[in-house]
Amino acid sequence: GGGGLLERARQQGLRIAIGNEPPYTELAPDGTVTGAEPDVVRAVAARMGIDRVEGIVSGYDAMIPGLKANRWDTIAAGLFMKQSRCREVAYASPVIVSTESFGVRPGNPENILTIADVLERPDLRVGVVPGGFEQGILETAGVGAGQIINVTDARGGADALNADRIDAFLLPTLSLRELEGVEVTEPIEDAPSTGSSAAFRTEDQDFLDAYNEELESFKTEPEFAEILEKWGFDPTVVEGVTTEELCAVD
Ligand code: 6CS
Repeated sequence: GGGGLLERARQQGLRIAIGNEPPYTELAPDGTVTGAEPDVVRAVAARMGIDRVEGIVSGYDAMIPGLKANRWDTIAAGLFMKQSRCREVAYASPVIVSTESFGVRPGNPENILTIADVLERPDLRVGVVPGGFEQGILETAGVGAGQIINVTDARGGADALNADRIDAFLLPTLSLRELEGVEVTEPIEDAPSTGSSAAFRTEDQDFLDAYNEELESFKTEPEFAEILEKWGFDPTVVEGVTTEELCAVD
């Protein structure tokens, strides 16, 4: 931490936590970190004179503790902004705004389309990744703890669905679309807005200010839109969206 991050990152590279959940983040077989958020971080970091970005895979529940423990320098995993997270870390200007969906068995036999559906039917079991934004959505809506089932990761959620251990898997729409054998519902209308960007330790404010300056200008360049589109994201939906408004999500 402290004021030395820029110098250290220029010399040793920037260490980023990722979830290995495409299209947000992906670790290539050769160890290269990629996906929409890391690709944006790499481009912005290069403009700051940082030539190397190293990805470390983490569960969503361990990303903020690991950042605070200095195991990585930033989180670039599509860690969606919300009040509790914004109290603990300092987010850069939004890069991604996305939606949530349910992954269901073919034909959506239980007809699960909204958070209200889950709330009204206590028999339904919904899979979430530990400590993820989706767990928060269900808890905030008042869904009972017994209905919320932890799965290991995106692949684990697909397995749980196929094995009938859960009735639906709540995850970002585009992450679900990567999973074979999973039917994906339309974006959930009664789920809160989701948006993300790189998250830093609060004491690395100088680094964040420099990062934000480069990011804001990068967002106006065609290369920014190209990166988002390459991974299936719509680059126009983040226009005008602020960290402040996304951080107000409960
Ligand atoms: O912000 C989160 O916690 C969620 N973000 C992504 C991209 N996937 C799952 C995770 O729960």
